[in-house]
Order: sequence, then structure tokens, then C-alpha cells
Amino acid sequence: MESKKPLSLLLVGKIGTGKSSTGNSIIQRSSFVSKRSCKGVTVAGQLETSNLDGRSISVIDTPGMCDGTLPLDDLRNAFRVSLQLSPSGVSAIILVLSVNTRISDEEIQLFQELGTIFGRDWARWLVVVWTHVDQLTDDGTTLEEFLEGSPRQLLQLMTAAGGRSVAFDNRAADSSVKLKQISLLLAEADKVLRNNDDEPYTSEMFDAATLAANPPLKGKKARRLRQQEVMRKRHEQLQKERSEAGSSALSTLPLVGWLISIFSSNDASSSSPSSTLTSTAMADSV
Ligand SMILES: Nc1nc2c(ncn2[C@@H]2O[C@H](COP(=O)(O)OP(=O)(O)OP(=O)(O)O)[C@@H](O)[C@H]2O)c(=O)[nH]1
Ligand SMILES: [Mg+2]
Repeated sequence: MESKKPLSLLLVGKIGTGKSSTGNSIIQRSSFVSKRSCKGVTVAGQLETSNLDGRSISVIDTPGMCDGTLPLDDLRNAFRVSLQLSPSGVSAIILVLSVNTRISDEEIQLFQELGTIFGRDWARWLVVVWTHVDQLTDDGTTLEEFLEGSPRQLLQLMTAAGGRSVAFDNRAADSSVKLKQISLLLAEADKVLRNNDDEPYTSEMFDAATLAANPPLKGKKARRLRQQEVMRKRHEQLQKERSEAGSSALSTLPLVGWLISIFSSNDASSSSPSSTLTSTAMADSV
């Protein structure tokens, strides 16, 4: 028997794969903006809730990931903000892939990035939705045939996700087809709930994954950054004092600037104390 527990689904995937259309299909109304565009159409996370046969279904749409042009940190932030729309977490993460797009190196890189962003265990919550299956049926290919000979990384991901995958035709006109694909997706999401003893994927897990991908700095590099930070704060303090007390502290500033440049000179990419700190943190996080 189908569970009546509320479900919350986070839609993720590459730009234009049909995330918003799939969201609209699930909630059975056009609340998410969906259209063909080279630029990403969805720019911020959006949560919509619907009641299906007495069951609350929330769907969070997210911006599309695009061919490595968006830095990993920006993607992380987009997903973090989207996840925060559901404070109790999400029951399942829906990876939306399109049969329109060949699984290339870019897609494989995307799977790896998602693993880094959501954490190594993310497949515990994963369901794959294949959109545009109407275009497969047009030329008589089945989804199984399409998936034959898929790259090893895709097969590994599908295996890690316990084989949970559903075919979607977001343009289906037949209401029985529409209802059937929704109920298949909810059945897969229920499997995720059962396998995880109802434990949702939460913002805390997401933050832990971010921390695991950006371990705190240790050793010489950390010491140098700490020294730079101390000098930067001292510099700011002196500037503040100077503006408060006229020019009395002015004579100390060149000395502080010189000390900062000594510490910064170990780092070839630095041009100022604050830019050194920022660029190091960014580079370490990618
Ligand atoms: N034929 C067909 N077209 C689809 C299907 N799903 C989505 N589309 C079309 O694909 C285009 C992109 O769909 P969206 O739902 O906007 O895709 P998205 O992943 O939300 O796009 P971004 O937000 O830009 O990342 C639109 O023109 C949709 O109508 C499908 O199953 N079949
Ligand atoms: Mg969209």
C-alpha cells in the first residue's frame, strides 16, 4: 500500500534537462517557470507544495548546473539556499537527466561535483528521473536500449542509487500517463524513505559535506594565513584609531603595511592582505 507520509523532493541537474517541467508534472500545475533557453531559466530555489490524494508533496526546484561555468562555491550556495526552503530536510534528491543529451564527460563531471557538494552518501537519497522519453518513443527506442552501453560512471551512480529511476514525459497529454509516472516516482521516493528509516537529507548533512570538501587548513599555510589575519586586523584597528583621533596613529601605518607585505610575499598570487585571504579560501574550496 502507498505511504501517506509527506514527501519533499529536491530537483537537481544540468541546465535545461527539464527540472522545472518535472516539478510542474509532479505538483500538477504550472508553478515553476519552464521554457527552452540557452541561459538557465531557473535562477533561484523555489518550493511548491501540492496535495495528492491526501498526501502532501513538496517540490524544490533549483537552478541548472551549467558545464563547469558556474564555480562550485556558487552552486553550493544555490543548493544551500534551496535546501533551507525545507527546514526539516528533503525525503529524496531527484537527479533530472534528459534522454536528449548524450552522457558525456560533462555529465560525468557533474555526477562527481554533486557527490562533492551533497556528500559521499548522497546516493542514499537519490532517484534518477529521465525526461524527454516521448522523444525516445518517437523513434521506437526504449529507455533500457538508450541506457545500454552507458558510461561506467553513470551505471555506478545508478547502482549506488539502488537502481531507482523513472521515465518522464513532461509533455504527455494523456492524464493516465501523467498519473502513472507520478505514482512511479512517488513509489521510488517511498523506497528512499524506507531504506533510510525516514531520515531526510538535511542542511546539516549538506554543511558537513561542505566541511569535508574544505578541511580546515593546517601547518605552515594556516600559520601564515593566521599571521596575515592578525596583521590585517591590526591595520584596520590603526586606521580606525587614526580616523577617530586625527593623524596621531598615522606614523605607525607604514610599518604595519611593510609587515603585511613581508607575510604576503610568500604567496605569489597576493596583491593585498584581503585579496590574499579571499583567493586562498576560494582555491582551497574547489
Ligand atoms: N518533449 C519534451 N520536452 C520537455 C520535457 N521536459 C521538459 N521539456 C522541455 O525542455 C525545455 C526545458 O525544460 P525546463 O523544465 O525549463 O528545464 P530546466 O531544467 O528547469 O531548465 P533550467 O531551469 O534552465 O535549468 C522546455 O522547453 C520544456 O518544455 C519532456 O519530457 N519532453
Ligand atoms: Mg528550471
